[in-house]
Amino acid sequence: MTEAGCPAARGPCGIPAARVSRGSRARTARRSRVVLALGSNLGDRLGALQSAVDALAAGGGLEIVAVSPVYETAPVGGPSQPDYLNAVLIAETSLPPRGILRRAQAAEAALHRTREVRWGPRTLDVDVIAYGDEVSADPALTLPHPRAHERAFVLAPWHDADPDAELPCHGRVAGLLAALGRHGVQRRDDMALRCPA
Ligand code: A4P
Ligand code: MG
Repeated sequence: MTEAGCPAARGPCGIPAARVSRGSRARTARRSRVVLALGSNLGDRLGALQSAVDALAAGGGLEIVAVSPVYETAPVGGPSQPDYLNAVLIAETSLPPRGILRRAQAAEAALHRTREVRWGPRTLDVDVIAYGDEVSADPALTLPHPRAHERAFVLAPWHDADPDAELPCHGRVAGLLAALGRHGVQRRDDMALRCPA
């Protein structure tokens, strides 16, 4: 995987160079914290998010630490489309970043995710928001996710699941969310995701 510093436009990241340039062998030997964003706006939306949680945890190498509350959110970008359900999952993993991406994409494929139009409606989207302090400009897996810092549908559930969370290159999630506001996102306390045993 290509590794890079934070883009200059985002300002200095504050991640020590030694941590950013850690090799893949060292990375697979340790456990890393990974943050995944789940979204669905077609079909059984809550069922799709639960399928994602279950599929991500199956197969070993990934242990769920926290699953956020569920949020109903207005679509951001793309064509006119139904509202989303969004949630965030936090896990410890011994899988490398590409292994996480593969598992995320397998979870999407299991729900017949199609890609007709950018930011179009989808049965399931699983995005890798952060993998430890990794910073990468690789188009196949950009870390941290390049738009997470400007999306309340990611920051609000993430903050609920981990109030002290930090987004590499951008700082505390609490501060990002306070600056952005909660327009278009509503917590649905009548819905909840189960954490696999
Ligand atoms: N890719 C690169 N970096 C990553 C990463 N960190 N995580 C590549 C996951 N994938 C990453 O992904 C397109 C390509 O990005 C893949 O080939 C992958 O290798 P995709 O899943 O086909 O499409 P996407 O997720 O729609 O792409 P993108 O650009 O990441 O979308 P966004 O920016 O996440 O926006 N509104 C609401 N309310 N709720 C939503 O969940 N989601 C989107 C998607 C737009 N509006 C939304 C929501
Ligand atoms: Mg995606």
